Amino acid sequence: MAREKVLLVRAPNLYKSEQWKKQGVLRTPTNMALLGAYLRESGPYEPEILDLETYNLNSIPEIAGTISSRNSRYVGFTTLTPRFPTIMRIAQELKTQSPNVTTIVGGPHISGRPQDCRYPGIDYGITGEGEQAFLELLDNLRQGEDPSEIKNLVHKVDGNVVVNPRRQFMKDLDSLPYPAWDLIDLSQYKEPAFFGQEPHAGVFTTRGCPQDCVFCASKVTWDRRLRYRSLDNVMGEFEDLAKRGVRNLYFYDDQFALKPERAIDLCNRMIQTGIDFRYVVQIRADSVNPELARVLKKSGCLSAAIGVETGNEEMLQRIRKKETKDEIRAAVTMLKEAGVPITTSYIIGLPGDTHETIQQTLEFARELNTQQRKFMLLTPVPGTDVYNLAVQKGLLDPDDLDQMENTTFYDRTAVNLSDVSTEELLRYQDQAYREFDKQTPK
Ligand code: B12
Ligand code: SF4
Repeated sequence: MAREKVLLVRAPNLYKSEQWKKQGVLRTPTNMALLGAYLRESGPYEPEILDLETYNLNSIPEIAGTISSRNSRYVGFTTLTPRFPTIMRIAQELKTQSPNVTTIVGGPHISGRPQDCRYPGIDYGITGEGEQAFLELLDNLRQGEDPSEIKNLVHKVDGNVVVNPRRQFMKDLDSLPYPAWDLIDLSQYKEPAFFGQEPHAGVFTTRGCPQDCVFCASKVTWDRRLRYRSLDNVMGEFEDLAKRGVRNLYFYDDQFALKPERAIDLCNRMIQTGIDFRYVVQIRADSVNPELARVLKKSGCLSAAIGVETGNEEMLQRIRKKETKDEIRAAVTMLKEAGVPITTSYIIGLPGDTHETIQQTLEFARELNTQQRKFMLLTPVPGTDVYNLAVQKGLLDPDDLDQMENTTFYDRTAVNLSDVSTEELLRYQDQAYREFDKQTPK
């Protein structure tokens, strides 16, 4: 049987901040490579990935033309919130240029705002875990059957959006094929701050996080369920990457060490391969122990990123971080003693942030004195508590596409939930970067 082409598209980020451009970062579209691998293995499909981040196209007709020229009947877009307005415009133009194309959207934005499938260029949406629902939808469409009962599907009936219930998560993550890296050119992706010009790959060993921080979108897709791949399966993937000349890994796990013993085993297994891996992880402070810190160092960890968020103890509890400043201090000390470079990140403009609490945050950043620090403005994304609060307060209109495009934390903010003006938030962010850029951390 001839294989059916499916084009998986990552839309360009048309509104990159100066800081983002300066960094020259381009991360791998791992989710597209995963979906592509799954479709190829599970059905008569020939997936292709079109990563528009690697093209220099700015006009919507030009972008839609590039998609059209791939002659694919099915086009799937992954959606991050700030990029959704662009995706919606591309899909609409694409339908004008190629009326027979079926467009499908999935990813974090649609999982949080499935009703946004109402825009005219969008035919279907998939919420939550994408693999099985996407496959079922394509199978139905290809065979001319009615897909309306598929779980996780978002579809339209008489112009009204219908959001189907979610399905159970996949039980065995080892049953997923490794990402189809052959569908992209890995040499195009860069993370210069850590890996220079060497290629890297975004990898994941778990899905989900059981915590419930008020600003985080993990639960929107993964419903606070945490699932693990086996370490045999994970190591098989890393060794496969090494054979492709990739030894640099960017862990996309929400949290690398929620089960510290498993993380220690993984680090030890990376050491045992004899491959000179280098990698970056996100880690909760309360997961760090001296043994973990030691093996992180030994197995090539170039940065352990800790979300500190705020230097105000009460605020830490209010955002449901479920960590104390002392726990954070202890983790930073253990990592420093083991020689693991640390990136701490802070949120400026949390709900209720005042001049005093922001100054406490900057003071805590000074005290922790880590190699890298990030100061982000709060970004309320759909499905999170801070998003709902912003809507409730009338500060955010979910239908305002300009506001949606501004949902990005570098040099602007769509919504301000703090007690400080937006200009002052930006000034604090700027001041923090200036001050910390000059310092040489211990
Ligand atoms: C790598 C990454 C990035 C990369 C690239 C992401 C990309 N997809 O292109 C970069 C650095 C660009 C990035 C940027 C941002 N990111 Co980010 N990022 C991630 C990260 C760490 C991994 C993404 C990933 O591959 N996950 C693994 C796969 C398995 O999960 P997945 O992407 O959700 O895909 C599954 C389903 O969603 C679904 N699916 C996804 N796409 C599609 C498409 C179709 C057609 C179908 C059917 C299904 C489907 O199927 C997949 C498999 O089950 C996630 C956190 C995480 N652990 O997921 C955050 C995350 C996606 N990012 C997030 C945020 C907040 C941002 C920023 C908005 C931050 C900011 N304030 O600036 C920016 C957006 C910048 C911009 N202007 O676009 C949020 C999402 C919020 C949202 N609604 O957009 C997340 C979930 C982090 C979090 N926990 O809050 N990010
Ligand atoms: S611990 Fe991290 S990944 Fe988990 S909910 Fe909080 S911010 Fe999200």
